[in-house]
Amino acid sequence: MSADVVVVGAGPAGLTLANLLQRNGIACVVLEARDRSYVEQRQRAGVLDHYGGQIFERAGLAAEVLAGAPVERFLELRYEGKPHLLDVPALAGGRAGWIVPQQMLVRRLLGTFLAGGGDLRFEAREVALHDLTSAPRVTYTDAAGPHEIECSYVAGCDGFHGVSRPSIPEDELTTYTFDHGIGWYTVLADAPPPRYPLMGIGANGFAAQFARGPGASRFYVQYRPGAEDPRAWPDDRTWAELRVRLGDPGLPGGAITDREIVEMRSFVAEPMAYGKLFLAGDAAHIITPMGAKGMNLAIADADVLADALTSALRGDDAALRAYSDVCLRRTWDYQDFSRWFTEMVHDIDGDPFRRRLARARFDRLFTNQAAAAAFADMMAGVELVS
Ligand code: RFL
Repeated sequence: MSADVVVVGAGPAGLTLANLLQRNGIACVVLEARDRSYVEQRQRAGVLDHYGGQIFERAGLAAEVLAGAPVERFLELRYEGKPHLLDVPALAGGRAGWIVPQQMLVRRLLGTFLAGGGDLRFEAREVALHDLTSAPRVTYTDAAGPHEIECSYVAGCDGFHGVSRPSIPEDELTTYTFDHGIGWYTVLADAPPPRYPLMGIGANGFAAQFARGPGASRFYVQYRPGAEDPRAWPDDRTWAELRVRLGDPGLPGGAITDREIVEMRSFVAEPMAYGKLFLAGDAAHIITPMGAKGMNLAIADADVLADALTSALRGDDAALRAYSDVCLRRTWDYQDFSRWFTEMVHDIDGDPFRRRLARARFDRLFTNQAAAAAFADMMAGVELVS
């Protein structure tokens, strides 16, 4: 069989791309390694930034994607227990993000694509990409046996551990990896959510609390990777750390239903293209969760790629040739923002000089209008100006 575009991966990048291509009348097939319920239940990001929301609005998908989603308002930063509120949308000139849990976004995009007659194949195993510099083919296997799809272009939207990036010869890619030396212990707990997204900063280390529904919160506690595994902490220790770091001695405990660790790493592969293969989202770059940009970058890549593929299939491939450069600009901008934010809120190795620098950053946010506006601008998401 054949298709204009084969999209590998049904995460935020692949599903955004598939929906935008569908709206443009481009025939695509989406291949997803996992089953539908796994994809629809995978919990990760929680915020769609203003720019990401605009992408869906422009595409006429806002009703499907954003229905009922609350807009973001204040961010509470507690420095050694003392609360400071940032009205991020007001500082960004009214550009608010939306609280859209990733699994909800994925569920909605998936439903919309299928309702529009989209071709999405779950449990596609052994996906392999062939002849990427000439006439691409994608092969895979499912319960019915092996399959082959001929196509004009392949979109590699299969995340950091997917098959697309490794299909590019190593000497064609430059990769950048950065280990921030910070670990997060994250727990999901039956505990009342905070009034606003909450981050605790101080000499005891970073902690955060975000709402996950009416009776649940996700908590984050900074730890030192290699030195210990906080998943072994008794729950009392976890709650004690959270109470101190969030400056909330009365923080009620609750049943902990999930425990994970996340090591803060950044990665970028350049270019985001090879022959007729184009990488989007985590397949090309990963970013620390500070600033909440991973999912939003995936959506922004998909938006640029959808327009570029549509133009190329209609005979003009200028935007496709520029695709990688355009997306890398935003990627590095966000990497810088995320690193800046990470350094402001974490106590890194107890180093007194870094602690004072972090304090200076924090104070500037609350005393300098231009600095606060620049922060909010990045939180809202940036339109690239050439
Ligand atoms: P995804 O979401 O990883 O989706 C890739 C899809 O490809 C499938 N796949 C394959 N399919 C076919 N063949 C193969 N060989 C395949 N290999 C993989 C996978 O099953 C999957 O369905 O990548 P995508 O679409 O690029 O989206 C990226 C985002 O998921 C990611 O950036 C964010 O989740 C990052 N992230 C956050 N981003 C934010 O914007 N805000 C946040 O608050 C935020 N919190 C987080 C996060 C990531 C986390 N993880 C990964 C540790 C919190 C966590 C804990």
